[in-house]
Amino acid sequence: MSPRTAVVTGASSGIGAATARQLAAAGYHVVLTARRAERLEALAKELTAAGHSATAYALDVTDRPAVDAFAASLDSVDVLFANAGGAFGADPVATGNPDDWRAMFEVNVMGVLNAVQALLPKLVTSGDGTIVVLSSTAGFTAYEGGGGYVAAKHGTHAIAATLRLELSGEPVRVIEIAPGMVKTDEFAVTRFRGDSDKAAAVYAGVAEPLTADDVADTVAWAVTRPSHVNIDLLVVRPRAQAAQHKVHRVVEEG
Ligand code: 8X3
Repeated sequence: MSPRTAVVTGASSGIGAATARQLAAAGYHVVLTARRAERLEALAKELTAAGHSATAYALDVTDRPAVDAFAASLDSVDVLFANAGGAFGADPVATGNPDDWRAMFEVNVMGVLNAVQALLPKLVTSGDGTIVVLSSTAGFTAYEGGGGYVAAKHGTHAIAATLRLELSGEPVRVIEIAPGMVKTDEFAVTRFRGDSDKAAAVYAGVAEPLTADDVADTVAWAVTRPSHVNIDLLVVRPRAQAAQHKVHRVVEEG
């Protein structure tokens, strides 16, 4: 029997790459997609060398014709991990740059929509499909400076919640994973436009923010439950973050 196929968007780094590794280890043929082809190729090589099955496909999820062409290139799809997303800027609503808001809406909302719409026929045909949407606690709780990211992730959540209702009766589960504070190589650095001091301040004094692997664990766990078990929504935060604003930080003396 050929392995089941899992498509991962945003697989070039962070949660996407970590999840691709875990799904490959769980026996899936993993199709790695993101804009940065070199990183994808390197990850595909790493997974293949480890005896797993993986291919790389350079893709910008905001480019609908490209997403359609990608979908047409696949024989079958069993799992879609709609993970590509990000935050650009941390400005208040009053002064946020509309271009940043548009870019966040494009990747976090339209990017998820494009991947879902293009791959859904194949997920249905599989007879046992799974869609995992990576939202965020920002999809449920507003915070100062969250601006366009909070708005966009509320949209990401709305896609997952609506789709689950609309697919009732179809053989496709819709799972939403909503992480809180996760320390990855790029998320905060991207949000603060390369300002590594500001990015580091997000995690200052937090003993153990979540890692990409922690979130990948939850995705792989949810995907590998029996088909009739649907993990609707899973919120995952570090122990140090009891709520969006309640983060335990250990301040160094001196
Ligand atoms: C990232 C979590 O708290 O930065 O999705 O919005 S937060």
